[in-house]
Amino acid sequence: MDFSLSEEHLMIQQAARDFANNVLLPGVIERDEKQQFPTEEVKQMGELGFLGMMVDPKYGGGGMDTLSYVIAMEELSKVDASASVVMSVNNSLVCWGLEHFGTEAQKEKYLTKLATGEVIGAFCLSEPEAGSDATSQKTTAIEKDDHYVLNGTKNWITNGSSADFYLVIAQTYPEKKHKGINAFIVEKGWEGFEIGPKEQKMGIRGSDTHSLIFNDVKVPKENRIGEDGFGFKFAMKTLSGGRIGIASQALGIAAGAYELARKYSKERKSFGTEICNHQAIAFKLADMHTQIEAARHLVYKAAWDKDNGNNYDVSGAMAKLYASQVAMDTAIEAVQIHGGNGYVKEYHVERLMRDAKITQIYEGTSEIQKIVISRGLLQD
Ligand code: COS
Repeated sequence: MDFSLSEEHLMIQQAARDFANNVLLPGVIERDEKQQFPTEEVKQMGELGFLGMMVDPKYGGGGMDTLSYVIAMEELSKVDASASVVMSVNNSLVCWGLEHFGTEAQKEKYLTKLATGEVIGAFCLSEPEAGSDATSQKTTAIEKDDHYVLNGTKNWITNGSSADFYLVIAQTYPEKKHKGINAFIVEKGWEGFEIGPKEQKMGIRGSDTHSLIFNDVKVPKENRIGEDGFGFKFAMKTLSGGRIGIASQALGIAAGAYELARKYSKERKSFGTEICNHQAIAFKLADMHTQIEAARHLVYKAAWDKDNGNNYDVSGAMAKLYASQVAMDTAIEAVQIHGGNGYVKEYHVERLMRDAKITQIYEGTSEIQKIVISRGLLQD
């Protein structure tokens, strides 16, 4: 067993760290405050290859492994979780889903633009009444001549207004339940496709989250992904990898909060010494660091499973479940170590604390991860 990172992985880590500190950090507080999407920063992420890291170079991607992706995700998330969720959704939900289950024509038309970051994509599964209970899709896609007619509403869609291409899950044969669900590629601007108002969020405020409304949107048949009725499996398989991305985002939030707290504890003085010399603070740092290291091992293991052709439903769910809890706990402790300054925006930790919460919710709540893990364990 070798726990060291390769030269290539170390280079990716450094490149991502430099990008996060030089490009993302300067405007991150302002973007959070104004709920401003990092348009220019995302463009640069595309140019640097962060938006299609694992995609085959023949479609414009970086051809890298999942470990490279989670390493980069961690570095960006230390600084700006709003930018890193754009990266996560584009890489592990949209590009991965299209590359693995799309037709050659779909890859040519859509994946090539998504992998290079020329445009970004969105993944649309959740609905007002179908979040965790993902089989209860109310959005319908009814076959008519050479197309499907799409009707319904999607909720909490990341990249909701900034995406150009949307992977939309919808029910075609309600009587077949989850076996009647399909997945489609829908383009922004198609008649009847309306983008709802932006959500006012607690955290990841730089990312744009919207509801989407489909009113008799005509989707050509060639835009269906996979066989008729494959949509639910498509969503589940894609989300299994997406969860590794969110786990690495959570890991990054935790590591970012810890690094800020460690640094602050060596500068701030109380009772005549730096506060890190008080055991109350030193023990907090010890706990944070131990938990982050454990989370990192789970995230890397899930990425390794994916890269080595193993099943990663359970390891990805465990990584997300644990890393998101560590993100929450670590960010809260980082605020505590900062004391009054922790409550002030310019010290960054209050933002990381708000950003951490969503990692326990999106791409499957912690409770859903426990369903996935326990079912996996009990399978014979
Ligand atoms: N890969 C492939 N297929 C999968 C799968 C996976 N990871 N997980 C489930 N499936 C398949 C099952 O094998 C089953 O297929 P068959 O009927 O052919 O056997 C089908 O999907 C339905 O699965 P199941 O019976 O387990 O469905 P449930 O309604 O019990 O739901 C959970 C399963 C809870 C795991 C699923 O609904 C889920 O993940 N929900 C959360 C969705 C989510 O993450 N929402 C966030 C929005 S995206 S930001």
